[in-house]
Amino acid sequence: MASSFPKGFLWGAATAAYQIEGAWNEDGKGPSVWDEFCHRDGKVWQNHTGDVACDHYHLWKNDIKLMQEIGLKAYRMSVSWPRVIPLGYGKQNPKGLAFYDKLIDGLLKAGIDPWITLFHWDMPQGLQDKGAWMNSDIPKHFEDYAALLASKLGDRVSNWMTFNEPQCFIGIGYSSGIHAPGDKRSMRDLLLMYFNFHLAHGRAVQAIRQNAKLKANIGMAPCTSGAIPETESKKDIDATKKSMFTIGDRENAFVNISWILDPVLLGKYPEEGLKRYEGLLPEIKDSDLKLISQKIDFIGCNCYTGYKVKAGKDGKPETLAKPIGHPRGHLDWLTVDPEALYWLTRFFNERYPDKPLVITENGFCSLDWVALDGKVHDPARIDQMHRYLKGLKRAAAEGIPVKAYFHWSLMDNFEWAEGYRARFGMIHVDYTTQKRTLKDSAYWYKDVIASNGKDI
Ligand code: GCO
Repeated sequence: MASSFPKGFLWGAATAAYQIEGAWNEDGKGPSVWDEFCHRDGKVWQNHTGDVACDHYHLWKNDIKLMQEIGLKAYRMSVSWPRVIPLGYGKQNPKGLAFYDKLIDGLLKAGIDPWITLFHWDMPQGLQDKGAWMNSDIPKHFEDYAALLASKLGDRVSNWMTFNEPQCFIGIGYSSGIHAPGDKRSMRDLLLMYFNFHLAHGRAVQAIRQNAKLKANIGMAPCTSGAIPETESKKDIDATKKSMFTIGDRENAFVNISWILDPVLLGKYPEEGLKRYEGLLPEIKDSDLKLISQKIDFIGCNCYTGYKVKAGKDGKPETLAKPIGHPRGHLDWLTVDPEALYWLTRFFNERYPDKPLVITENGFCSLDWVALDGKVHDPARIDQMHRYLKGLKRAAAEGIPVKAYFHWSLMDNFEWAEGYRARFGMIHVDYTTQKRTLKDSAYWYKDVIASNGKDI
């Protein structure tokens, strides 16, 4: 008899404000760094922008109906900071707040639990003009933003994530020029930005707890690729775990997951990193670490890919190259490595014991279209989901505290520098007509949810 996922396991799907809402300058919304970046020639594939995106700002009621059709129990969304506080500080935008107010009410009425990400990359341009993460005032501005949302929505929302993928919005946004705002800064600057992000996280956790009426379940959604041992021998597993959390190159802007999570969950930066970054770090006081390591209730993680590791000489981790023709999605980075979620959750649970784990993103991108039969056939996405969920189910069966899975994404949307080139949705979006069509994967996921993954 096939076993299901644990009772109460939460099945959801995820999106982000800038990627689906559109209405980039409507009803008092201020510009974000992504609005500015997209409006600069040549920054985004074919100069695509999020000006309209999936027009979710106007189509949200219909989109909730589609979530109900899939049978989602939860929906991970983000709030656009400049939509509710146009400059990022000071004056609030009542129309922006009203949008999220009615969206949350609509979700709850549909029996769908809203999970809110406070920051999914749309830094208000007003704060970018003041240095953004370089500015020591940014934690306070973020705290005010968190307090506002918690006070306005915290009587109906209990699940919060402070940040989505700091390694991207800092490590890509301020080093490579590929993501907004397209700055190219030194590692010293990046480490200061990561420090200010950590302080902002700690302040936001406090602000949510102080201002939300409902008991808050708070986490964060960093990202990482999952290290997978070549064999399940002790030496390969030990080497792989080491690889998963090692700091790596001193100048690598995309810092390791341990640099993001250790201060939050263990109250200290990894020793290896303090040594590796010696001379580049800002002053970090004990009181800072106390703020940063405010208790959080779950660890979120966005994980799409994995990489194989074996124990080399003296047990040193050796990363194995992927074989030619290894399965991948439409974007080169998106390889299919099904065991990633099992090993990620196992290694996280060993490093950060007994903290509930939530897969805040996992998904696949393919070139889908509406077929002659009017359906959207996406067998590769179904197979990818099935394989990754088998790994997650193994983890749950072994007692690892996996609590939820949010598929990226509910619908096709704006994929940052790639524009609309890659389709990640379980719902196909015709960007000309804004017509939505549930893909085969949406119906497959509906059955998974209804059976709590019994046939995975
Ligand atoms: C990320 C972001 C999402 C992406 C998705 C596919 O993880 O990069 O959270 O906004 O669209 O992951 O790349």
